[in-house]
Amino acid sequence: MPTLRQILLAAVKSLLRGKSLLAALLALWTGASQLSQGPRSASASDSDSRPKLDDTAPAPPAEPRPSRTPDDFLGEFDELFLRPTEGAALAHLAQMLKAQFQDGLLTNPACMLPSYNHQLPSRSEHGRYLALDVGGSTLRVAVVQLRGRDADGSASRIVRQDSFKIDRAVKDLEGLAFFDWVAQKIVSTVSAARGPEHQDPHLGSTGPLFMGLAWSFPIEQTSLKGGKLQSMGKGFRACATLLGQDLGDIIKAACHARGLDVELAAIVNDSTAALLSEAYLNSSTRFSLILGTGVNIAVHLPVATVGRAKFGDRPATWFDKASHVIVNTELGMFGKGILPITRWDEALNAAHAKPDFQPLEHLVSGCYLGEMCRLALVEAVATTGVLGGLVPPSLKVPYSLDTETISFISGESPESSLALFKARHPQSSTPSTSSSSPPPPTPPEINKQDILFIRRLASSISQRSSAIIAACIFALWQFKIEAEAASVSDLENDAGAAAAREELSLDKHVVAFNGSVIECYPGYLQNLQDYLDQLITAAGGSAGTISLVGAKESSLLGAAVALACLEEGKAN
Ligand SMILES: *[C@@H]1O[C@H](CO)[C@@H](O)[C@H](O)[C@H]1NC(C)=O
Ligand SMILES: *[C@@H]1O[C@H](CO)[C@@H](O)[C@H](O)[C@H]1NC(C)=O
Ligand SMILES: CC(=O)N[C@H]1CO[C@H](CO)[C@@H](O)[C@@H]1O
Repeated sequence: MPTLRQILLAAVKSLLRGKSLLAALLALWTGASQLSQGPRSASASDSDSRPKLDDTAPAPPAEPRPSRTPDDFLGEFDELFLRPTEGAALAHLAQMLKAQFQDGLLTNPACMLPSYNHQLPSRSEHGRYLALDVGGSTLRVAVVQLRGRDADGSASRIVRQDSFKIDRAVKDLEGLAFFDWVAQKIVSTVSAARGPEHQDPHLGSTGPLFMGLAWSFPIEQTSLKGGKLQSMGKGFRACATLLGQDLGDIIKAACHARGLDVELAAIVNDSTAALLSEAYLNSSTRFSLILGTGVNIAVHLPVATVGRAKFGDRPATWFDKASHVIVNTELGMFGKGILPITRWDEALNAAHAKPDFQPLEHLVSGCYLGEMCRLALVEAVATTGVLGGLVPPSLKVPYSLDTETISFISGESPESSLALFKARHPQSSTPSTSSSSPPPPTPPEINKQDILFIRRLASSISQRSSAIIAACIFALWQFKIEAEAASVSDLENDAGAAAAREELSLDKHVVAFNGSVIECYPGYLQNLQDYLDQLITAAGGSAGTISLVGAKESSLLGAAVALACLEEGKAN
């Protein structure tokens, strides 16, 4: 996976369009400050009260002329950020999301994508499996051992794992050259796992070695084990000459050329992988949540909830076996028209290359939390005089305030936060060395009060994110329970009704989670759990509980579990 910084840089690059950026900034800035100062404020048109955007000229220290106090600003900020996600309002948001999810399931071809995985593990699967995880910055190859639910100690174990950095040179490999590189790494891991250290000389010695793959790129899946390659993006050139070809065939051929008989047997998305990997450990797992730079949820639902056209061309045998299916929600795309949007969200969208593509993602994911904080902070500098009334030069650039930075400020002491913030966003750039120009005026110092101000912004921003995610999970959970209840009375499908009855007997549901925001942002996980508990209590509370459980090594284990389910299915 690429780092947050890489993603942000890419986002900034896509925004940078010469003059239009400056124009967009100006428009944003004036829009925001006028709104904040209200129609009656005469100073809204006073250009001196706004920081200069043209920082080619040495900026004179702005005379701070605050029109409101920092506390007043924070009061309004909390009102706009938190009030619409409190109590009954949050329950209402969940109801509206549920309606959008239902529509998406029936008709929208871009989200609510049914995977080929219709089976949750029985947890008795066991054996050694080869798993591959191809991400934006790392290739991982592993031999995973599944030991079954009754095993002493942990039920799953990574016997051997090798990680290979995907650097610029690898990304530049075109077509088969890239897959030859991948094959070379698979061969080396497999030979090491056969060797004396692991005592597994028979690995793959009888017939082909089956492999599970976690693939974090677009693919048009045509079966559990195959899919047509689509543009990988993220700076990769591998697909340039291979578009539309079958990924399984390509990997198989590349490994054969290196003398290894491999068969790709299962391809999974990261969200599906997280659900499957945790379902092997905990039989109550029905959801997964990935919340890092982006956001996604996978959910286990009755097949009947998904519009038939969305399954594409699948053999009748798939439908014969499937009562349920794991659905990749592509959660970020939902929320249009129903989310509690503030003027800072509007500013973020207005400057975004695809403002309507992922409305929900803009309010919740790591790609955007820092930017939202920056937009509010820049406004507050002008209207309240925080940061000495001067925007640090680096913060004038969109996406320059990392979510990682505000996460640090939320969790660490004000002293170390102050040091970090000053290092990343100094008030003055390096002083001019030209002796002819007058020495630049001393910029105002950033102080602890400023850091506490940013911390308050950051806290409301992350809290709103957790409330919205809770509404999403709760809505899907309610939707699932209602859908299961409806299938129980489906008299035409005995097997489906039996499976639904079993689903309804679950009184605990587990959400497997992974991702930097949910794992690292101080207080996030607890806030999310609190909001979920509140929503369940408000709804009557009788239908059970939802627990969040971390999914470790979810990609590799999930790929292995998908493979294991398949073998189990064949044996039966
Ligand atoms: C699954 O997780 C839930 C919530 O953490 C827990 O209560 C339950 O005991 C777990 N079940 C198993 C089989 O580990
Ligand atoms: C999420 O996945 C990564 C990579 O597989 C892993 O390092 C991390 O520990 C996982 N998170 C949790 C909470 O288990
Ligand atoms: C089945 C499924 O959800 N496939 C999706 C996995 O994710 C990629 C994007 O990363 C989509 O293109 C696939 O359709």
